Amino acid sequence: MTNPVIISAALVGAELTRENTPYLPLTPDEIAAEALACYQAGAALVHLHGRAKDGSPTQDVNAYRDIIDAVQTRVPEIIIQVSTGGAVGMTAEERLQPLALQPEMASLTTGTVNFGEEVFYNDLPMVREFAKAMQARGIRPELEIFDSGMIPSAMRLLKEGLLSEPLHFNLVLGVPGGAAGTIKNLMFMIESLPAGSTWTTSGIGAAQLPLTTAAILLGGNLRVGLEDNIYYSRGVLSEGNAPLVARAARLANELGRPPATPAEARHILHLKTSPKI
Ligand code: KMH
Ligand code: ZN
Repeated sequence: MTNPVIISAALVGAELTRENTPYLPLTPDEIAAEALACYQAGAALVHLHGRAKDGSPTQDVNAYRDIIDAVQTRVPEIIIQVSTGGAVGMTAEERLQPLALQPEMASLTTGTVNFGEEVFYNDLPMVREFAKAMQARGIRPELEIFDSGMIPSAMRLLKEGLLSEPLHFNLVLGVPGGAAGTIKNLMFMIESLPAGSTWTTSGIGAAQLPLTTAAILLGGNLRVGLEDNIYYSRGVLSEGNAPLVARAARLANELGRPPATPAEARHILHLKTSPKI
């Protein structure tokens, strides 16, 4: 019996600029072209951030609509996950906007974390508000865990009835200020999750390749993409998102866990929604 691995592609993020990498997609058309290339390489899900016409990060609903429309026109079957993290410093109101578009999934960070020189702010009342908004709209949250204390916070929301089981986590390791990108930390977090949860992992920077490889071996799922890591190998920029997805798919195939199709990923993630075909 195969146990497919869901490959998520974090295509654009909020913090990167073309100065960081010339391969960063910014317009709806560029983001959609990357989504198609990633789908063809083995991705089942795209994690999206909004970008304004000048390339700056935005949670504006119209910017997201243009991006999602462009992605769904090219890849109707792919799972769309919007960010409610946005960029550091955005208000809760700003960050919540893309939920109005009824995406299948949205990210939900369950605590505050230092983020490089800045603070990614998520106090508990704010996290509750986000969880409630997702629950009211039937949008499946992916719980973004930047440090181990965010797991008990997610459990607290579950107890309060703001989340429902089975939970789905993204263990994001290697953000400067969050948990370090080590396999030991990954193991510790996996062991801390409630039974029956699904999980994926995002290794930041140089942690991407070891952690995503570990995820394949440990029976989880993985996220790659420029949002988390712009390099293909030490000092060599990845020429877009697809090479990172293609490498993860090759590794997954070699290790006996073929990449999940979007339909398989919907099943694994307990999504009740269907593709926009
Ligand atoms: N840009 C980071 C501050 C998410 O998408 O939910 C937050 C982030 C997490 O990227
Ligand atoms: Zn993100």
